[in-house]
Amino acid sequence: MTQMQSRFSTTCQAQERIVPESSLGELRDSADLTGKPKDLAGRLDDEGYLFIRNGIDPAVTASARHNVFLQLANVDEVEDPDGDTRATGRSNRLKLRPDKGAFWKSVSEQPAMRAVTHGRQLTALLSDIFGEAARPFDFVFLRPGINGRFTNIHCDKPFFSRTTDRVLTCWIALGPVPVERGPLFIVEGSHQWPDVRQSVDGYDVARDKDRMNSVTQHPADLATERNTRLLTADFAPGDLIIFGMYLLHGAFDNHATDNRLRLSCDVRFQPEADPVDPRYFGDDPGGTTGGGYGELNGAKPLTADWHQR
Ligand SMILES: O=C(O)CCC(=O)C(=O)O
Repeated sequence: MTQMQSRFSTTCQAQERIVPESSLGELRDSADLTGKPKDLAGRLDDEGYLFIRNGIDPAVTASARHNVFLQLANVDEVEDPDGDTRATGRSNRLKLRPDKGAFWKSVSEQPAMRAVTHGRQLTALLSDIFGEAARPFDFVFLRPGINGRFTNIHCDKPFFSRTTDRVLTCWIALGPVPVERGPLFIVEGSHQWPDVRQSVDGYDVARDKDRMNSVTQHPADLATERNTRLLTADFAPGDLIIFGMYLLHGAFDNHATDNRLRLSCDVRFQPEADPVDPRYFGDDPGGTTGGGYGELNGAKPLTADWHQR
């Protein structure tokens, strides 16, 4: 019997289990649709996502990556910030920068990051998709990922739809994120599942604290039970994926054994004409629960006990 050939550079792993090839698929590249607003919007509607290779100029993401890793090198968390950056396993962050929210805001909102998240290229793309002028949320989620890091399956509706339903998430690879380093995956077709819609409509994570947003089932088991696939890619710097509030998604484990880091950020967009949620806009946004940048996982030192903090 011949072994099924993997589409990816190596295995995808979720919560320490290898995900079988039969549960996996490749994200479809929609780069050929850029500049065609109707086609972009149509594909997003049909498939629930738009994967765009090279959606942002890699020189712009390279500058962001350089500046983020330089700041992490200054607190002794990474080495070789310009090259094949690796986690050191150490951290001086809390000693040198005790206000962890202020530190993480300064890293996340620095000009090189804003050139990615708030640059003309991305805003123009999102405006094309909405069919009207779009604006990015000021509060952004920058995610360096060390070995062992993953994200449970969930959808974004309970976080970002308080003032408008017209919100899209954009997840961007700032450096190489091969499957070994735990990229984003999406659950194919889940944007059309009525039970997901019912379970999150009217649910606000910050107000309804007794409810659970993430799916506790293992991603591979969910894919088998629902007869679907987890779609992902070996992301290159500047590749991005855009999706709506009902699409289930998560991130595979970073199971790189060489301490190489994943670096990505995610930012939301909405039409300029729609009312904004003040939690995510302005000079000092409070974020989902009011804790500002300090409430984000990125604000925690990048050491091995990261997930317990
Ligand atoms: O990058 C991750 O690990 C999760 C990202 C995510 O959940 C999102 O972009 O909505």
